[in-house]
Amino acid sequence: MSEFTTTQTGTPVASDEHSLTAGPNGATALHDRYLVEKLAQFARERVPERVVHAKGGGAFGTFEVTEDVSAFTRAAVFQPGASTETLQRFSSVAGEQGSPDTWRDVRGFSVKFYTTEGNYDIVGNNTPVFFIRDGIKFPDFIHSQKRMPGSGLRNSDMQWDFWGLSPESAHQVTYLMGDRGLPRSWREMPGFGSHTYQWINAAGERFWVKYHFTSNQGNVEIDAAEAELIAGADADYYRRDLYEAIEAGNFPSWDLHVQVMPYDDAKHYRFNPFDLTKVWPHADYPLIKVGTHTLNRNPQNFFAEIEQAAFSPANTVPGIDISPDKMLMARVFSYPDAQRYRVGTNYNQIPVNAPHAAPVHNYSQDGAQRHGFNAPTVPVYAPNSVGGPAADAAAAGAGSWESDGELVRTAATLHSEDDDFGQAGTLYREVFDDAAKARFVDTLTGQGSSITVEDIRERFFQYWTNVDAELGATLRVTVAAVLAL
Ligand code: HDE
Repeated sequence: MSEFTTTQTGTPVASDEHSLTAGPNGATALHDRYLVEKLAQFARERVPERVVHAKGGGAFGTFEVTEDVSAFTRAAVFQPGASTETLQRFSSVAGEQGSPDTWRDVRGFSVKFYTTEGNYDIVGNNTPVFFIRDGIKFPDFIHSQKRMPGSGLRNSDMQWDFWGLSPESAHQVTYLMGDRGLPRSWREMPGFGSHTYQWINAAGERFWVKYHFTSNQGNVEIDAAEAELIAGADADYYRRDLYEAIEAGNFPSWDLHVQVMPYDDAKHYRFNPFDLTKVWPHADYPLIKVGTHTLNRNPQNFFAEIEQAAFSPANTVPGIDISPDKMLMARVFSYPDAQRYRVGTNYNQIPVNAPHAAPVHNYSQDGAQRHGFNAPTVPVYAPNSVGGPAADAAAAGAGSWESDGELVRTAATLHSEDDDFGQAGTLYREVFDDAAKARFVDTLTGQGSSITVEDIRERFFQYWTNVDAELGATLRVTVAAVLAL
């Protein structure tokens, strides 16, 4: 006989199909506790979706170090020969849970390394930069990309109003409106840590680093017409592609590289190295290979392992730390805060979020849904004189930087070549080939002609003129032609 159905407390139930009623045609009894339990549980199946990056998918994998970067970091996960279990989640930023995967967007690229020194998360995107450089603007930016309060519709005017008034967005918007905005699959796109992070080696020397994951499947994009067709035919196109590839044993992989900047270069580098709207040209800081990340195991339960997965740039390990990037510092607060609200206070005790290769010793206790606890002999406070866990600054291997300013609210000091449009112009002129430029102009023509407010449209033209004067002039003509139709 197969197993019998029980309540959640293990009592056998009498029927899977019939409620308890007063006679075959009578009222349903409120004391049918199995019916009540079943419906109550059902009503609570969803947790709030992520406010951004709601639609996604993921898989488990392995990160293998193939090179020796121990001169730059003491982190166990990046030592020669180390092999570490990982979890990766990919996502789109603006859409909701059911949104089509192939809508134009930036794609999230989050990796959790279950290291022997605790979990380390790189929570990045498929682009190396971002739309803004101060976290205080993030809720406004996201509101402008999501839905209008009244109609519940997305709206080009508010998107371009925000971008036009936020010139620091130009570099990222150039990526978004270019081919990078429409990858063919998650497997065929790169990933970036985007921010500058800090590495600390065994001697305590500090370096600034940027992470680059290059896809061994290549970077493949689709055009706007194809993306639209797929969006209608298969909203889960990316999720299906990843799942099926892994099921078939066709494991996708990425090589991880870093750019390493000596600590003292930061002050005088031509771009502010902590400005998330800027890249470090490879000619200045070449890519140094670290190892290979391979996805080789699908989740067994999408909700438990992907929906409840809690990534955070605050999850660092000894030998790796953050940098004085204002966006990164805001994120270090925001992600654990989001998880406490979305998944619950004890979200780090859920198997997918708990460390898999390191023990947890601390003095936190209780809270909703607690199930892990210390032996009753372990003290509940620190400091204590009875042998409880004690902090060890040497084991923590944390980073640092000098900071001696007054508290101010102001933009970061400009470095010699800092401006909002320069790198966007270089991307357009020097990285896009002629066909990519043509697609870009097409996309922007569609965008510009969907703006209904004249002031906002004028700022749109000015914005692209600042990126590239010829591009701005072209758009004035192409948008006018569409509007004249
Ligand atoms: Fe996020 N972001 N973000 N973001 N982000 C979230 O975290 C936030 C930013 C990114 O696969 C949220 O768990 C703030 C940059 C990815 O589960 C939230 C700021 C980059 C994911 C949040 C940023 C990202 C998120 C939503 C400005 C790339 C999906 C729920 C300071 C470098 C992670 C959650 C996953 C998710 C906040 C900016 C990437 C609300 C406040 C920059 C890939 O906490």
